[in-house]
Amino acid sequence: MKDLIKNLQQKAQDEIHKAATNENLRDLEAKFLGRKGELADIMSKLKDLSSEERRVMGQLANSLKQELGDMFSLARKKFSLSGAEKRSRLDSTWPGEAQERGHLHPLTQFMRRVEDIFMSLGFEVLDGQEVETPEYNFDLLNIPKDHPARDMWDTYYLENGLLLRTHTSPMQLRAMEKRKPPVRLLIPGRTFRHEATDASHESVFYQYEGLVIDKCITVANLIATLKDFFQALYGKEVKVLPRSTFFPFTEPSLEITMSCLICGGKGCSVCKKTGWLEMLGAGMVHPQVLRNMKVDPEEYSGFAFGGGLERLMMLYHGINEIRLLYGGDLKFLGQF
Ligand code: FA5
Repeated sequence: MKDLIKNLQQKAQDEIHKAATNENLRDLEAKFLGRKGELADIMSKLKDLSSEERRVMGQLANSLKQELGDMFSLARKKFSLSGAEKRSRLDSTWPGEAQERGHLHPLTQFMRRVEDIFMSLGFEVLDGQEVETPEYNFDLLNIPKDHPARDMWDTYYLENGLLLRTHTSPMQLRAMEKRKPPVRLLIPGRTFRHEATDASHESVFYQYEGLVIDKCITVANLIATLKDFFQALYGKEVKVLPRSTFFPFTEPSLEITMSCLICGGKGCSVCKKTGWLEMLGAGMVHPQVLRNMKVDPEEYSGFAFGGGLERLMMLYHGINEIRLLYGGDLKFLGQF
């Protein structure tokens, strides 16, 4: 019996010493001091001893109980040290926990890439306002009140008569209030349209507006600039198809479509099975719009374009769903 008590003392001492957490201690306490624990087991055997032995062994078992109780409370203190005490016991050789770093939203990263390319082509990059007046969003761009061309853009009007810009084109006029030709401008920014969304349409999306005004600017300069841009962006020659279209503020007006890089032109949900994706609206700045900018159309000419940033990015990264860009899913965003 004496050996049993001694062995238990040694074993309990070793295991309490090795305990790494409060949970370990709780388990050990149940193991050694619990109702069905090892000490209780020894005590249950006391009844088989002679009365003298029972007295001596009983005392030994009781003092072990006391001793183990003290050891447990001492060990528990170790795990409830104050911050300062813990810090003073910090093991500086222990490897640190890796912290995940945040990064810019992929659209912002991509916008910067687009800006860099245009800057390398000599463009000045400007910012613009998202809340506009109907005058700048429409009238000064040759779209008077009640003109059917206003239906080209489903507009969010605000209660105070202002609106959320439907395109970045009003910034052409605002930028020219403080500038004289020659100019080469790029104005990226958010635009808003009350539209049903699908794989390639959102109701809030980014456009990048280009405006170049100088002497003798022609459609050839427009096409060459856009080809240079696409080539620099995608790192390879891409098929560009200019098609005649109508915008009230350009004459002639062009819709620039590009072969769909997602399906290689075979047809998919992004290009609506056509193999081509509409990337940009563009054209030569209408003489009346030049006059609205206080630029003489007899002396100067210019081209302008406005494209969707998300579509450029979708083709670049092979993303087949525009809504992923705004979903806030960290698994998706973390890939960029
Ligand atoms: C315009 O917004 C004209 N302001 C573009 C322009 C500028 C023409 C200067 C001439 C001169 P449009 O509505 O077609 O045009 O939009 C231009 C581009 O924005 C489209 O080619 C497309 O790439 C993108 N876009 C249009 N609607 C959406 C949408 N709902 N979601 C995502 N991208 C869109």
